[in-house]
Amino acid sequence: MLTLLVLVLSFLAGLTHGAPAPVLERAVIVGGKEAPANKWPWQVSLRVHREFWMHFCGGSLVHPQWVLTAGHCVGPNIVNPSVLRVQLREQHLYYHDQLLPISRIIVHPNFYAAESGADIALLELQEPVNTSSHVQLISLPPASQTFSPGMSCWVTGWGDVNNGESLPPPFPLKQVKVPIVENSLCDNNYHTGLQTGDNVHIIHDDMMCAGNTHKDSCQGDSGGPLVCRVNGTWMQAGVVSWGDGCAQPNRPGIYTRVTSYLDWIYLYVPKEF
Ligand code: 4AZ
Repeated sequence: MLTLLVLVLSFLAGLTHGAPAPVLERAVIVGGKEAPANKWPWQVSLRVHREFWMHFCGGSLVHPQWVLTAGHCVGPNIVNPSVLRVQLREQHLYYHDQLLPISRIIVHPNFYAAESGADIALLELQEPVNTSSHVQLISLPPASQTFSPGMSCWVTGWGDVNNGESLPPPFPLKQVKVPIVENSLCDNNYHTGLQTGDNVHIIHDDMMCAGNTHKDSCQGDSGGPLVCRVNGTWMQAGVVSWGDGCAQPNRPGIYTRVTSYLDWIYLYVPKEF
């Protein structure tokens, strides 16, 4: 009976995934450790007002006036930009808040639910920000860039430290190095234990996978960046999107593949600045 209840509840949770309730989306990093103070200067925290300006998703600064995040953080039903704020790189959430207002929320037109793909969105800040030692932009990859197993890729965020276990105070930004899992292998992994036909793809071409049973992103990390170092330059390969739990066997974390959406991003984000 309890098992049935759990099944029903997790089914309902699955149904509400990607629903217009960003506040219910919390994910954090599993494994890994606290980020050094000078690292990941493009990481941002998205906030919504509850009793306080609460973190609900991550994001990344891709231009002085633009934040890249996940579609399911701010869509598919768009809220008024006035109800959200952006906090730039902060070592401990809430301790030195300087919240920035946003002027526009742009969710990819094909976004409907994380599991269906196009889980990507842009937020325009009301004013461009000044970059500094701890606030910097993350480079977008060239369209031809591939991210393969063996590359040095990291995911960062203030999300859960395990399934259903939120990051404890003082809420340090966390980082974990995650192994890239090639799409067809990841798709095979996700079919294990499911009756989904082998010919039905769970992992779409506009997604990528990373992580293992010790290292993963989790609830609250959503919208945050998966970055890889390519010839000495950090590039954003993915956006934290979804997964079946966190750090579970045969269930790598799933990310929106940034190279699939470069043309859409550049419709809004100026290339030269
Ligand atoms: C979530 O629910 C979520 N393990 C984010 C990332 C992952 C799973 C779930 C990846 O926001």
